[in-house]
Amino acid sequence: MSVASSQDSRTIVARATPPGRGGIAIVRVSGSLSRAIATGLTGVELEPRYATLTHFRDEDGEAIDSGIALFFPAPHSFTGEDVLELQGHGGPVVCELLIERVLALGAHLAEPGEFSRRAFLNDKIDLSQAEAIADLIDSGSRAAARAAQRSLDGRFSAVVMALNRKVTELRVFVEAAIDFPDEGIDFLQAPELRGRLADVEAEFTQLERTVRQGRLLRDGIHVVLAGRPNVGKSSLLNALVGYDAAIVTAIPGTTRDLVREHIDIDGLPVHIVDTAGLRDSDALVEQEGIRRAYQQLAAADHALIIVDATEMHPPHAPESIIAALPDGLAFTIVRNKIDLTTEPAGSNAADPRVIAVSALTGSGIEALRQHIKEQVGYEIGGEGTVTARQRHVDRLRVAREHFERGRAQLLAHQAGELMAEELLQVQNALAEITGEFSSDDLLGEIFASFCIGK
Ligand SMILES: Nc1nc2c(ncn2[C@@H]2O[C@H](COP(=O)(O)OP(=O)(O)O)[C@@H](O)[C@H]2O)c(=O)[nH]1
Ligand SMILES: [Mg+2]
Repeated sequence: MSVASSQDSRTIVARATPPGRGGIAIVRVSGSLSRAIATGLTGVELEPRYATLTHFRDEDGEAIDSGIALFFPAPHSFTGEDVLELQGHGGPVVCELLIERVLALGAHLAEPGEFSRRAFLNDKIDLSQAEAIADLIDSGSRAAARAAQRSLDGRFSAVVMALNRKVTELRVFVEAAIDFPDEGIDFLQAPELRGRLADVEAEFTQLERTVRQGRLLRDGIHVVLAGRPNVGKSSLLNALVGYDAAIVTAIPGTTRDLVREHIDIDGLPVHIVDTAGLRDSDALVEQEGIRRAYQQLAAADHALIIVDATEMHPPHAPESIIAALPDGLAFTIVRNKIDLTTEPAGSNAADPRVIAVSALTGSGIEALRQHIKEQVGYEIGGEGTVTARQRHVDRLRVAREHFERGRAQLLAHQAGELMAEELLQVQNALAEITGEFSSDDLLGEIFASFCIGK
């Protein structure tokens, strides 16, 4: 746990509700001056955790606003400090006047994420729970919101900590064997050790799956539509999003600008980009469109290469496009316009990378949606789904690498000391996920991405 800086002793204030006009605006104050600010503002002693209808007054005793004041004495508050919540009328000017008055009573404007940061520093929540608050607020689908709520409830942290406990037990076991070298030889043969290793490995695999799902749910995937002109890329985009997002004409080279849309497939956020048709073109604008198409492909998680099913042969064959794809980019070949052929809609038993659709009639589109979901390994958010970030994926990978290295040292060279050393690294990497072990830089980075008042 990192130590609190001198900044953390300031009393902070921020508007907790979004800016603009609304029925109610909430101003939140946290820190040791909260009680005095409450008295200065309302003229009364607030009873802890009771909603008090009162006036909020300026220094001359003139009412700025009237509303509900709530006082949460430390440590039973969101931040763990004394917290004052003022629920006033939701006009920007009233709210501004109220905040100015609180500032005049000794508070400072909060920085982005400062309330959550204090909650973390005061052990009210751990780091992945703090991240879950941001994820819950930012969640783009119901499934993502539910997963974020589970993380906020500590379900994700609990799984990480359970694994960390197993690693700790394993390390204690290995260290005991180092301390008693005579028994150490037997110990390495002991079925108990092998059992523990297998156990930790299984937990790793399970957690990796959880984190992968959580990250997919939070960040979604980027899918790029690419192909020759006039094969129906823009029509397919429109069919996927369910309305006319992109212009469709029979004129090749219609799309030049990128058209971006967001859909959600059973809770999986999918960011789709329609691009200019890939061909050799002399037109400057079209060339630029094609350059951007390749730029999008370079950053994509999955490419849909559209071909015209009525033209089986070049120039509509996708080979040259596939050859130009970035290394390792997963792709699906979508055979469009099957309403003009006798081809059956949906997946192709002979080649799992091919899906036949008609953007015009919509046949095969649902199969394509399911196919995209399966391709990225998304499973419908069940009870175990939590929210996770790239940061968690990275830490988990580091932890696993240390574990594998330690196990290899142990099994190949009976090097118990090296194994214990690696296990310590595993513990540190896992502790960084929950924030038990974290640097100020990391905390700064995480909380700075929050908005003010969070
Ligand atoms: N019959 C039929 N025509 C289609 C289909 N999809 C697109 N088209 C037509 O093909 C032409 C080119 O479509 P568009 O979406 O602009 O292709 P893009 O250049 O690849 O974006 C238009 O005239 C569309 O109406 C389809 O599934 N069936
Ligand atoms: Mg187009």
